[in-house]
Amino acid sequence: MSSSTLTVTSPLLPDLDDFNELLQDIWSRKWITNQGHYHELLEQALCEYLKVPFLSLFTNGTIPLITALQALDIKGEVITTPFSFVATTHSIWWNGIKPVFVDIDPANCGIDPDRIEEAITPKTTAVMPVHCYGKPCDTQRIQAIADRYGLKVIYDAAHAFGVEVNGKSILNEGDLSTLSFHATKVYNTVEGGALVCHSKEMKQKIDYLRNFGFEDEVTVVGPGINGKMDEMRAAYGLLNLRQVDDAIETRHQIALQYRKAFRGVPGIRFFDDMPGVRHNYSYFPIFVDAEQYGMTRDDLYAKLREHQILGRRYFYPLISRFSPYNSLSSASTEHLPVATRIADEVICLPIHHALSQKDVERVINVIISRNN
Ligand code: T4K
Repeated sequence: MSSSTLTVTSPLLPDLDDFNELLQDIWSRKWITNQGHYHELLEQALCEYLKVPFLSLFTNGTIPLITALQALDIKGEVITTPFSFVATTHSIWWNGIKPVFVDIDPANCGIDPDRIEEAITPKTTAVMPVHCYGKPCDTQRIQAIADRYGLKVIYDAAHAFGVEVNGKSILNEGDLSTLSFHATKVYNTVEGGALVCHSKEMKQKIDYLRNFGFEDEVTVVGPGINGKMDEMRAAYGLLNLRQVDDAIETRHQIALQYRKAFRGVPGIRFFDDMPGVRHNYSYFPIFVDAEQYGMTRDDLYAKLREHQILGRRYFYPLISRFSPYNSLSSASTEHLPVATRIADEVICLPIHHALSQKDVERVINVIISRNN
């Protein structure tokens, strides 16, 4: 058995010769950032691949969240999920807006639509759900509530690259959707991200905000930020786009193997595919019921580490437990029973394009052999 360390994910890297070739070209153009040649090519290519009308590239997946709230002029309170990466709520806080946490639906680990209405107050202006692990939220019900109360919807789709429902991109739902292209994601540009919108006018506004708010040399239209992606990362992203379908298919095969091995193991739950959904298998979370499994999640986590398998407890602790947020009334554990339980049960297992058959078997063996 191999004893190499297994991480939850591993970056998808472009062929180095191909990358060198594009670097030569960038050098010869002498234009290395600020909406350069490769930046424009990548925006077009991603619009086509993701089946979205307008997309603006960003330097990471956090700045588009902050910018989305600015672009829609969101104020007051925003309803969101505590079960996400901390950047989701930080983006709300950075805009001086109060986050209001709502519990999640165990079926997809996204915000529970049944809990949204009771959290709406006269100050609520938007909802920020997350397609957690790339599992689509119940976008129809969320939109119906938003329409009824006149709220905007910004999806944090950091995990949802390429996810489609009945052949349509999940990224077209709501008012805006954000993506992360961080190294640990299914598709990466090293660091990077994007903001997807529905109109040319909104893209223009987002592009101004991404570039300090400059409309032209002498006009600033708003309190913009520097969120620009440079030419090196755009070129890298163009190359990675060529291999992302293969990477997703490899992840799919690993997910099938995990499911086959864990089905019937008492106390281990996992997600099956949802009907009509093109999944991207960005994460493979399992949920450990300590009583039935005979071991707590944390003991299993430690046992995996003893075998050099570095699972991750995404998302534990809940965002609502972190110090900037834990004094909010919506952050109390009693208010968030499902999220609290799931945060105590979850471990994301290694899943990526470079995982060998032996590695997958190694992970499976540790989990199914509870007692050694
Ligand atoms: N919204 C959501 C829902 C998100 O999940 C995220 C980010 C964001 C917004 C914000 O997007 P960004 O601004 O980050 O683009 C990681 C990522 O840094 C973060 O992007 C991601 N979500 C989050 C879920 O995971 P860490 O602190 O767990 O990463 P780290 O460095 O521990 O890496 C995880 C594993 O990946 C390691 O065990 C080893 C492997 N790895 C990592 C890197 C960086 C590699 O093999 N090579 C590498 O280069 O946050």
